[in-house]
Order: sequence, then structure tokens, then C-alpha cells
Amino acid sequence: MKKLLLTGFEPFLEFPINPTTEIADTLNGTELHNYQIVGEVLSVDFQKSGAQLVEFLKKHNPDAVVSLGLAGGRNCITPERIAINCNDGPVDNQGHQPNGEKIFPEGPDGYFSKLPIKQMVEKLKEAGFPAKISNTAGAYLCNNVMYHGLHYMAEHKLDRPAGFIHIPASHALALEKNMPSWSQEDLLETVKLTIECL
Ligand code: PCA
Repeated sequence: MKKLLLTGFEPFLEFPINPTTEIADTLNGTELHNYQIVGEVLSVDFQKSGAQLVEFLKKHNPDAVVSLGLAGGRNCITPERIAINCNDGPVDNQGHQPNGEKIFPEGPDGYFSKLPIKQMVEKLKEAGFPAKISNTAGAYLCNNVMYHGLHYMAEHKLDRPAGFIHIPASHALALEKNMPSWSQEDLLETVKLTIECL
């Protein structure tokens, strides 16, 4: 059976709950569409998160990588098309705030996702879940982690599905912070459907 690394993030900024934490924890250790799922939760820390992902890639040597992040305010599931070589945005959980620096000074400007993002969007919509491709993952930790993963794949010449999917808030989070939200069950179901596309 193949192995899939599924990552979520811890809560950050004004969001006391990150629905991706629960998804990574729930699917950890399960079998899905011929993949053994290894779920891991990443910090929101410019100095640490990328290195954590790379450690998990080395430790688990997965056949596929799907990283999840919360996009508070988005109203649908958005597989990301591209990661850019830039750190920017608000403070991380350690109080660090980058200012547009490159993630890897010698790295390319960007990496395209190695996930079947079009098929994922089609599959989700067929199943009744609103979804669309996003052309920007921002420049915060989600972009940073996506870039780290794809950079590692490129450097090690690993041609494997890998990339990032942003998801909306869960209802539990929206009760704390008013924003568009989905049920945690639906969020979980959509992640399972995207894995089915691999
Ligand atoms: N979302 C943030 C970082 C962690 C998360 O879940 C982002 O979109 O960059």
C-alpha cells in the first residue's frame, strides 16, 4: 500500500480553532483509496514549519503529500495552483513577521502544484461541494510550507503528487469568529474526495 502524508496546521492569529488540525488527526492511521494516511500537524512559525514538513518527508518518505490550511473567509475548497518564493504577511505564532524575503535565496520564483487540482475541483463539484482552483496561496505559512514541499521534491527529483489545499472555516470556528463556514464533517469528506483523485 502507498503512503500519503497529510498535514494540517495548529491555530494561528485570530483563529482559535484550525479545522485542518482535526482532519489530519482524524485521518492519521486510516486507509483510504489505497493509501495509508500519515497525519501530522505543523506549527505556524516561519523559522520552523518548512523544516518540520521536510523532516516528515524524510521520516515517512510518502508517495504523495497533501497539505491543508485554513483560509478564513473563503467559502469553498480551493486547491492551490502555485507556491511563490516569498515570506510575507502578519506575525506568526512566535511573533516573527517577515517582510517579503525569499524562502530560498537561490530557489525558483515559484513551483506549480503537483496535485491533480482540476480533477479535484471537478470531483468535489460532482459530489456537491463548492470548489475552485486558487491562483494564490498568499505569502504566509501555507505558501511557505507548500514551497518547502515542492522544493524538496524538485531537489530530490521526486515525481510524486504533492501540493496544498486551502479550506474554509468550520462552524465551530465561525461561532468564535463570524465568517463563512462549513461543517467539520463536510470538510473531512472533501479531503477524502481529493485523496481519491490521486
Ligand atoms: N492557514 C494559514 C497558515 C496556517 C493555516 O492553516 C495560511 O493560509 O497561510
